[in-house]
Amino acid sequence: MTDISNRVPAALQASEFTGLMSDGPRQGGYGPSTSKPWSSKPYHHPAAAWGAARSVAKVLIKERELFKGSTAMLTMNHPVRGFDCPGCAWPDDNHGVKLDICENGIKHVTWEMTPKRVDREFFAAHTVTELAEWNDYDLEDQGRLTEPMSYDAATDRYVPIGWDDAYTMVGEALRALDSPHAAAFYTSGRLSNEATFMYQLWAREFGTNNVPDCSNMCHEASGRALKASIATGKGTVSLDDWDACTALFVLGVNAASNAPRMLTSLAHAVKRGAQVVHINPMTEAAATRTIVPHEIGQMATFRASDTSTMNVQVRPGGDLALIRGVAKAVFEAEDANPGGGALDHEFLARFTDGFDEYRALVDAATWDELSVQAGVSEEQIRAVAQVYLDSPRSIIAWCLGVTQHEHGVDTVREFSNLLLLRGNIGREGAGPSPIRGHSNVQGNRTCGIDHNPSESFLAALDAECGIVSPRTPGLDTVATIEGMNDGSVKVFVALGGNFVLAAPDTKYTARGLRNCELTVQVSTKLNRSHLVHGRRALILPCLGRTERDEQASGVQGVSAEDAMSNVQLSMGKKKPASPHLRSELAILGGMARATLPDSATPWEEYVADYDLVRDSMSRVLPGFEGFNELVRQPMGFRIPQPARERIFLTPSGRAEFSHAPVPNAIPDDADVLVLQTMRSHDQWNTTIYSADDRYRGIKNLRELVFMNADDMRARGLSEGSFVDVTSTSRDGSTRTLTRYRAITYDLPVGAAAGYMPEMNALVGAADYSTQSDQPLMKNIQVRIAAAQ
Ligand SMILES: Nc1nc2c(c(=O)[nH]1)N[C@H]1C(S)=C(S)[C@@H](COP(=O)(O)OP(=O)(O)OC[C@H]3O[C@@H](n4cnc5c(=O)[nH]c(N)nc54)[C@H](O)[C@@H]3O)O[C@H]1N2
Ligand SMILES: Nc1nc2c(c(=O)[nH]1)N[C@H]1C(S)=C(S)[C@@H](COP(=O)(O)OP(=O)(O)OC[C@H]3O[C@@H](n4cnc5c(=O)[nH]c(N)nc54)[C@H](O)[C@@H]3O)O[C@H]1N2
Ligand SMILES: [Mo]
Repeated sequence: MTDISNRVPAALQASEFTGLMSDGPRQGGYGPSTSKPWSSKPYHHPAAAWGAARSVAKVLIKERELFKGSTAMLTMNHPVRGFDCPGCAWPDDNHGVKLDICENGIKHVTWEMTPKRVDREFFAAHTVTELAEWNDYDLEDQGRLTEPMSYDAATDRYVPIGWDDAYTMVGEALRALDSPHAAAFYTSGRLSNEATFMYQLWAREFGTNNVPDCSNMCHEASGRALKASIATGKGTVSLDDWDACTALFVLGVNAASNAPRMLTSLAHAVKRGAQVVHINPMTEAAATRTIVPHEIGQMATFRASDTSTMNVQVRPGGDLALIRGVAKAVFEAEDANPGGGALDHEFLARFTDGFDEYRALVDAATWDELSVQAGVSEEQIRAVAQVYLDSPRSIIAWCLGVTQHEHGVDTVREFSNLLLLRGNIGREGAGPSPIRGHSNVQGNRTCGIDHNPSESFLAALDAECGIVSPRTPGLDTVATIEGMNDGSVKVFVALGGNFVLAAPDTKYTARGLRNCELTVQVSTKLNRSHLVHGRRALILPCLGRTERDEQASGVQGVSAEDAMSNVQLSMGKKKPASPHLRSELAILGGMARATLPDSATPWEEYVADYDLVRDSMSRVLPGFEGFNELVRQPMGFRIPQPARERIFLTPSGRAEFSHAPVPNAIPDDADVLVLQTMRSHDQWNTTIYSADDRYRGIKNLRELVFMNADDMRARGLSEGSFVDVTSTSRDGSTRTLTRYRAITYDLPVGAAAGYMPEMNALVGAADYSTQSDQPLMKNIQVRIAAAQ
């Protein structure tokens, strides 16, 4: 077994500055420091409820924003005047819920509206080496960035730089590269559609498809699977379908924390008599009861609604086996009563391809094999199948518990297979429904953030913009990290996000960023990625989504696409955090012009009037014809999807069954546990609000690993014991986090769980899915033992 020391040069490990906190007692710990004792108690209350209200009040008071915060909430997600909640991609209710907000959305918005500021005095007072030792909570807690800053190596400080000089630095660095492919342009999924379009246009006009994004770590698997099976990278259902379905299967989502407005739909479904089946190694809060977030009456009377009719604790990575078992039971029902309705023969014959081979594959799988791999008894799989067979209209929804595995693509395709059997695609109340993460991650892909774009997109872009886009596929997130490390990527630009902490193999990613000639971060708040910087570095502060964006032609709005393909306009109202902030589009226009001085693209005009960007987009993107008018309708518009109308634009012209073998989800070595990294209730990706995880009953602790009681006993561990967690990567290297606390949790034997981003230190650079290229963030092979 090799140690990580073999991958990271000795100098970097020993003394070279990385920008990461030096390993110490809080190794890997990025949350707030707390001297309060930790505790772990099972949570027995419904999700949302008063705990949520209390938690919101705490955040608002802490940020001293109670009044302004509350007024902003009233315009959040408002159909005409509001701004789009940056919290998650769950769609807005279009049936008159005007105040469709949730605890975590409020926390997220308040986080942006803090009155605290990081100004030039702050940077003058602290060297980067000093800031690197601050924890990440403290970095972000300094407040909003106020003016552009440039790294000065002589003083080891960020110093002010004018906007034009900053643009010139970016332009010169890019033009000095031997090849445009030596630059990478990262996006975090909150960038608006308009900014996205300008960003990818800049990259492509410059000459590269290197546009890695957070989606490469998030729903890449879903996009690839759905594209192959039904020729759309997105779900086909709308919120109306959620309201009309008779069964909902929810896999690998912690809805109460990560898509809280989904609780409303779950509660309404159960109330209507629909079946709601949660499939997850952990029984999360949304799989029990909730107080419907906007039903204040429920709050007052403590009346909770059920959000589940069945919970199935699957083995990590066992979802494909489980769903195949459901398909097997469907075939058995058909055989017992041929033509009795178990299968939709007419749909299968007219619209699908590859059915016979799929049937043969399912027949060949034994119940024993499926049950062992799923970690669920045959009886329980049959119970899930009965729900599916009894349901005229079914939806399958999923998130990271499915995608961040080696077999994520095969698993999502298996969902599609199961839906096809009963014609559950392209009609009311039925279909696939991936739960997206960032508020505009889906729109980013629609508008051109794709390192492997289609020829039809590039051809339309070239025709509209008069450029010749490169045809070589670009780098995704994993390949960009590799490129920065081997020296082939020299300039790294990030529009939002916190790359070094979000990406796998924290030290390796840090080394890559440190290796760059120039790193450029367009951000709202100080974060770790500003400290783990290249030889030259820029921090360019931008307006947040809540803020008023005024350009030469007047106040501007931008649009975002939710998880169900609705595109809406978002208008910020608040006074910007600083007069020096610029909008993301303005910053992009400035950098693009400095890079491409002779460009015929009207960068300045685009920035002056976003309608002109939308006009260009309307001629490039299918379904965006008349974009400016459509987006100004009260609820915006839904992007048309052929698959929703049962038009499957695959090469065969039909929906494709897939034929993947059942993967082995069980580690060869009995001592190895499968560790998943997930979010606590009190964090937004790399932003940690507190060290609590309310629905899992945890207080004041993030450096923990949840384990089954038997696995703890077998290792001689008791509640709260200090443990060392050691992962073994595919390349044989090992990584260890020390002195984490073992906490008993109701998880399957062999499964463990802890928090991202701390545990990214355990995900090796070589550990990504060969199907999706997604890092295996839910499937880390670890050994856990009492701390040395
Ligand atoms: N408040 C808040 N909201 C957010 C975010 C946030 O950080 N905070 N992040 C946003 C983003 S970018 C995203 S992508 C989403 C993420 O939303 P989630 O996917 O809910 O995110 P995780 O916290 O990673 O939780 C993963 C879930 O999958 C389950 N799981 C793990 N392994 C398996 C498995 O093998 N099979 C099954 N069936 N389940 C499994 C876990 O137990 C857990 O419930 O949320 C978005 N919304
Ligand atoms: N181990 C592990 N790692 C994971 C995951 C996991 O489940 N496990 N999940 C992965 C997933 S699903 C995702 S999506 C990625 C997330 O990866 P990222 O999107 O890169 O990370 P975030 O933490 O969402 O980014 C937060 C930063 O965005 C900036 N920001 C906030 N608002 C704005 C804005 O309006 N404009 C701009 N320009 N910047 C803004 C702020 O500076 C803030 O610090 O992480 C991935 N990493
Ligand atoms: Mo995500």
